[in-house]
Amino acid sequence: MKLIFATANPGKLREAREILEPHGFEVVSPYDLGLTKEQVDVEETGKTFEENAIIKVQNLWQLTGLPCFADDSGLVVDALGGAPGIYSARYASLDGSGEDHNFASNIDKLLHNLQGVSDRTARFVCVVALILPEAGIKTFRGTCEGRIAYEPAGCGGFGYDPVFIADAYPDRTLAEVDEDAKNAISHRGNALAAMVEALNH
Ligand code: ITT
Repeated sequence: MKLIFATANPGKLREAREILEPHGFEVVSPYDLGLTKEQVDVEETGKTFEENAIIKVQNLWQLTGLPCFADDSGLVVDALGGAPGIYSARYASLDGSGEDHNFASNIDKLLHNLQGVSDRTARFVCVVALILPEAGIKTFRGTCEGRIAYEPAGCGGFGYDPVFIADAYPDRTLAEVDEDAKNAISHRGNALAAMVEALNH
């Protein structure tokens, strides 16, 4: 079965393919259908991961009418009151210290805001929203518990992976584990596993 993934983030696309293809799902990028970044990159005006995932998937559904899903995800840091949360991709751009989706500026801001803070507990959250013709919208939530490192390490993954130490791999950052190992325990891996379960029933 083909599923269109409403994302402009190549890291998410790569991970979703690795997670879903072994289960027999072909993950298609909207760009492969000839859609443009302007069409795909809809404004995320929601106040929750769920709302934003639904905004993204409904936009793609209106454009294609094909089975599709979207992912809204981010990093929730306890000592920062849950920030950057749904603003994870835009964290540094909120105060002009970097551009949208600039992973290095986002990490710099995060480490700066946690200077001198010993409570480093955090989690990644991912909400996947799925639309199948005549089946409405379903959402699936996955989390990955961990803590924020004191400095970046590793070059795998994307986003905040170089400063996130998952509880499942306590001696290295997620950017230092291989992709299969990340997908086996990640927020996205968990949310997509729940989606697979629903699709198979
Ligand atoms: P799309 O909306 O086009 O899918 P996006 O990157 O804008 O791409 P989000 O609005 O959901 O997606 O923001 C997710 C951000 O959260 C992402 O840019 C990273 O900064 C962070 N993030 C999410 N999952 C992550 C992961 O697995 N590893 C590291 N950082 C992650």
